[in-house]
Amino acid sequence: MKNRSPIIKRYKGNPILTKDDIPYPVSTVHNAGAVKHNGRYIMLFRSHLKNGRSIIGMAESRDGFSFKAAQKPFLTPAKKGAFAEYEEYGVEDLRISPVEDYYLLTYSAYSRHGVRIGLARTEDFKKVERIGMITQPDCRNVVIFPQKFNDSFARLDRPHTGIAPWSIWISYSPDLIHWGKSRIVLKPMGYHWDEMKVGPGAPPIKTPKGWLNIYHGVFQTMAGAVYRLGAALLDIDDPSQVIGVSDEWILEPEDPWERSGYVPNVVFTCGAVPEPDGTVKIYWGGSDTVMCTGVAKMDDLVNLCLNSSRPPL
Ligand code: M1P
Repeated sequence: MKNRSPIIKRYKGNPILTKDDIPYPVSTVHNAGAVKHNGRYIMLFRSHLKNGRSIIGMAESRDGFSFKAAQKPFLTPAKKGAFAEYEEYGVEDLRISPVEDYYLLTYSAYSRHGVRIGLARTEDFKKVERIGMITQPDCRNVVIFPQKFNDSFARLDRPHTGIAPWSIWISYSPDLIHWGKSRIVLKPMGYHWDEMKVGPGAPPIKTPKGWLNIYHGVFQTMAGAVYRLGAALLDIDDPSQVIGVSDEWILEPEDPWERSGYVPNVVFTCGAVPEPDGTVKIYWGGSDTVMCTGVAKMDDLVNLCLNSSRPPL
């Protein structure tokens, strides 16, 4: 097939997980956070139920390509307590950030009040502890950096506004609950592949040249929106500073399951796993319907950000 991404080599066995692989009834399997835990790959994926609301499931793999789903969902909307009011319409698009010796989980919590971000943590992917709601509405796509900066946690997020195109921001927190010092980091660029909106994708990956941020960008066409993936590099000590952002997308919908499905023409990432050999496995949802993966060289992504950069703002 022509026009395949030269940067990300798609796995030949895509899609790697579909609704047929899930032992409980779901309509979709997509937008999974991903991490390597004790030598095994974990995906925490989003599934639509037949009422249109979403839950989070878990799948595990030895090699990062062949996954087996757990018998039961990993996270479903809270039915009582402080979280229930804000998760009534579902939980979506979970990201996994390894921090110290545990994992922080950020997910979109939908309710009649809008979309907020819930924060939870786990050590073993068996027990999950909800910590708090860490945004007001409306905000999505929160990814927490895996290390602190001057004793503060940092996150990228994507607030919604009616005035400006939806952009990527950074905020800081001393305790993961209270966030502030917010600054804009990356905006959509007019008449460009990401001109409608952008959002952080996978939690940032540390490289010798900066933090690699694989994000999604959206272009509105007469036939609907097209979701693609792009790459930006943030300063290693001050991640509010963009060192470079690739002018070109790194992945676009090409395979049949990326071009047609629950929402057509979507590739959307919530997780990427860096490997010791300098490659990174990137996981993405195809058309909000199935999970796919591909492998890129981290140097290629970094060089693209540095050598063909467009203005971030
Ligand atoms: O349908 C495409 C995507 O739309 C939303 O993404 P964004 O955050 O850019 O608005 C989300 O519903 C996402 O899950 C979905 O893949």
